[in-house]
Amino acid sequence: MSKSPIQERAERVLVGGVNSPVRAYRAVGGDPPFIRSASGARVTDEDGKTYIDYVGSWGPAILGHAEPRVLDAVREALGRGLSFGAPTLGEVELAEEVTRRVPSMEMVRFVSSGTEATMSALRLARGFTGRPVIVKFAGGYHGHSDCLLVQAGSGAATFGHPDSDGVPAEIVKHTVSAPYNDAKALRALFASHGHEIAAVIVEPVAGNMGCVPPEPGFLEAIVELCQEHGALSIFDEVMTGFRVAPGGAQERYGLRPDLTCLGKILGGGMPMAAYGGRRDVMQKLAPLGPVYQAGTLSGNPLSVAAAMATLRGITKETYEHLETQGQALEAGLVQALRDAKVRGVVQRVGSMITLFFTEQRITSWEDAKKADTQKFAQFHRGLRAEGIYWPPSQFEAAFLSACHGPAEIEATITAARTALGAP
Ligand code: HOZ
Repeated sequence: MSKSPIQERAERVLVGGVNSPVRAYRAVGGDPPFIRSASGARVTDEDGKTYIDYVGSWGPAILGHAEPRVLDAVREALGRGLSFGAPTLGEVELAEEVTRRVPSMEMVRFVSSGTEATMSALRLARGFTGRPVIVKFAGGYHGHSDCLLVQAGSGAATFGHPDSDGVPAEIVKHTVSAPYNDAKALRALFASHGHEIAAVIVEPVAGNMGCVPPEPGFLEAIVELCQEHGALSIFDEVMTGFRVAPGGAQERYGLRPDLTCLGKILGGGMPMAAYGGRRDVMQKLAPLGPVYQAGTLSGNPLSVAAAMATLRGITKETYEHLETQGQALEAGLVQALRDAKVRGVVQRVGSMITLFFTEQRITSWEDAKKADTQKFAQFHRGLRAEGIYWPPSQFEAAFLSACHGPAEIEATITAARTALGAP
C-alpha cells in the first residue's frame, strides 16, 4: 500500500514519522491517522475522518477531549504567563489535592513526564535505602530510562525489543526482572537478595502488556515483602492513577505503597507527572536531602491549571459511568467473539480494557506473548475501517472516557462484530 503524502513528509523528518514508537502503525499495518482535532469521545484526522477514540492520548483524556472547564482553566493561566521557574500557589494547591486523593503520598514532587517520575522515584529509593537493586516485572513498562528497559512492555514489547540497544550491561546489572503476578517468585527473590533490594516497582494493574489485573495477594505480597526487608514499594500509577478509582489502584485494592508515580490523567493532557509518598523518604530529596532531582518546567503553570481542572472535573459519578460503560463494552466484545467463533479473552479493570487474541486469561507477560498479533492487527484494521480508533498494539490497554456513552459503546460493539466477522 502506498504511503499518504503526509506520512512521507513525516518520515523524512521524524524517525518513523512519529515522536513515540507505539504511535507508528507498524504492528497493525497502514499509516497512522494524523489527528487534527479532538472533542469529547472523538478524534478527527487531517482527512476529516472522525473516529470514536479509545486511545485517549494514551490515558490522560478521562474527561474526554477538549473538556470546556479544562480549556478555560488553561486559557486563564495562559494570560498570566507560560513559565516562571519559581514556586506558585497553584503548585501548592495541586499538591494538596493530590495528597488528599492519594493519602499514601504525604509529600509530592511534580515533574513533566511519567518517565521522569519513575526514574526519579528509583533514584530516591536507592538513596534512601543505600541499596542498589531494583525489581521490576516482565512486561511492565515504566518509561524509557536506562535501568527500566529490561523486559519492558508497551512499544518495546510491540516491536519485539523488550531490552534496548544503547543501555550498557553495567547499567542494568542491578535491575532484576521477576514474573508479574507471581508472589512466590518474589518471595524467593527476597529470601536470596532481600538485603540488596532498594525497591520493587510495579504497575498495580498492568496496562503496558495489555490490561492485566493483579491476582489476589500479588500486590499485598509486594508491599509486605518490601516492609519486611527494608525495601520500598513503588506503585507506578501513571496509567491507573485517578482512573481505576479516585485514589488509583492503591485505593481500589486497599494498599499503601511507600512511593507512587503519577502522570497522564494528572496533567489532563498537558505534560505533567509526579512522584511522592512517605514523608521520611521524600525528605531525602534536594533541597532537604542528598538525593538530587530538578526540572525547569516542573510544576509548569499551564500544566498545573489543566491538572487542577481535570481532578475537579472527575466525580464519583464519573467512576460509576466509566464502570457501567466499561461493563457494557466488555459484554459486547465477549458476545462478538462468541458469535464470530473467534478465540479471544476480554480483560478489564474499570475503564481500562484489552481484547487479547488468546485462548486463556492473561496473568503475565509469558501469557501475553502468546497472543496472536496477526489476528489483532486484522481486528485493528477492521475497527479502523468502521471508525474506531483503538490502540495500535495488542500490548496497550484501551481507555474509555466520561464522554463514552451508550451510543459510542453500541457503535463500537457493532464495529467489533463486523471486524471479527460475527453474523
Ligand atoms: N507510553 C505510552 C504507551 N503506554 C505511549 C505514549 C505515546 O506514544 O504517546
